[in-house]
Amino acid sequence: MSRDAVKFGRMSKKQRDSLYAEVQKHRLQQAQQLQRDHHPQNPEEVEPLSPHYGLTDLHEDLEVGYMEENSPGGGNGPASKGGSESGGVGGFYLDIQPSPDQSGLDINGIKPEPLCDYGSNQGFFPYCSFTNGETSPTVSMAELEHLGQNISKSHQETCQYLREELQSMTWQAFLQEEIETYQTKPEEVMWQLCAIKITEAIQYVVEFAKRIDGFMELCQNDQIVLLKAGSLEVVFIRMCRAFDSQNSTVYFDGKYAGTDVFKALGCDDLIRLVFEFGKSMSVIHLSEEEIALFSAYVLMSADRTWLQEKVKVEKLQQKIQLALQHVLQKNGREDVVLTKLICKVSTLRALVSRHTEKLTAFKATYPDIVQAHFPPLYRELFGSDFEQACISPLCSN
Ligand code: HC3
Repeated sequence: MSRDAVKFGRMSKKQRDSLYAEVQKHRLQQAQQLQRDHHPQNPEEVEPLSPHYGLTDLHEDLEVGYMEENSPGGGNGPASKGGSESGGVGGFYLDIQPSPDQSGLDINGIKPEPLCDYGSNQGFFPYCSFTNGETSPTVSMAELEHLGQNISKSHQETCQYLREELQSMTWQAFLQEEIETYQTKPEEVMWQLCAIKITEAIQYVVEFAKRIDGFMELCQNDQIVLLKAGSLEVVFIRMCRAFDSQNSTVYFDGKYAGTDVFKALGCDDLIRLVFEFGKSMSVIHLSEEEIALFSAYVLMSADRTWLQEKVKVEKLQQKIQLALQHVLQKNGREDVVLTKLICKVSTLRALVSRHTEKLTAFKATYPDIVQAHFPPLYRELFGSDFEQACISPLCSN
């Protein structure tokens, strides 16, 4: 049974295409609405938190509210039929449909500079894998270089901000009064702002994954499991591009912010860990190619719970490992960087697990806020564990 047939019942291709177009149009309208609300000409345009919060100035800060009826299909879409909203692994907001042919365009439809041609040198390349020391299946040099360039290109097209751009803005720190504005925001408003920013970043990571050779060939369940488990880890990896290790600040909301900007969140320990991670990654001075390959390696983690085709993911991750080792060897940095990156894998898991703990505690205090005012994709990605359980008939062991 085809993926779409399962997901959309017996719809014709024409019906499915028009629904897909409708969903994409809605997403674009939502993004434009967010943009308008971020700089509201008229504060009434944004959705205030419900009156019983009694916080009069909230509407100035609050981004658009996310009510179920805002979701495509009015809450009756596929998500509510076996999707993550009802305990399945589905991803209505997690867009894993094949993106229209980008023909090299970046996520904003801009054509970046073409990459160099693929290496044509033949030759076999036996490598030891990262973890267990067993020799991985022999992979040709051309295959490794091809995969490496595909992943670098995918990263370049979906990295959200150009590295030069980010580096040119490190001098733009928040003024004291601006810092105080963030510090005096209600906890739920600051949480929502961070959730919106993180969700934006995750959408670029989703597009990155979809462009990696082999990802779209995985079954739908495994694509969703890998993205749910790994997308925030990749955001934290990408943080090293937006981290100024001299001032220990990170790009946030248009300027560079220190940990003090996030005080209102009420999770200083997590923020400290996130910043420590950002600093530890930025001092390794990874190249864009190395960031791309390490991000892909982390995304295709074959040990994620609920994977249905583990061996297939394992083979893909091993090839990415080999491509990363090849690039590090080519850059003469394998010994220095490889060990550090291996250690980062467990640190990333710990960070995401702490994020989940903090979000769970926040949801317990403000259950309505997350449900009504956080981006649906954020809710779908960080829903509780049981929602990861695969009930999809799409994959068999
Ligand atoms: C600042 C940020 C972490 C870094 C995120 C970055 C800069 C990472 C690189 C991406 O390309 C762009 C990007 C977007 C969002 C940025 C995050 C927003 C909030 C987060 C803070 C560390 C606060 C996290 C709070 C938490 C964990 C409770 O959500």
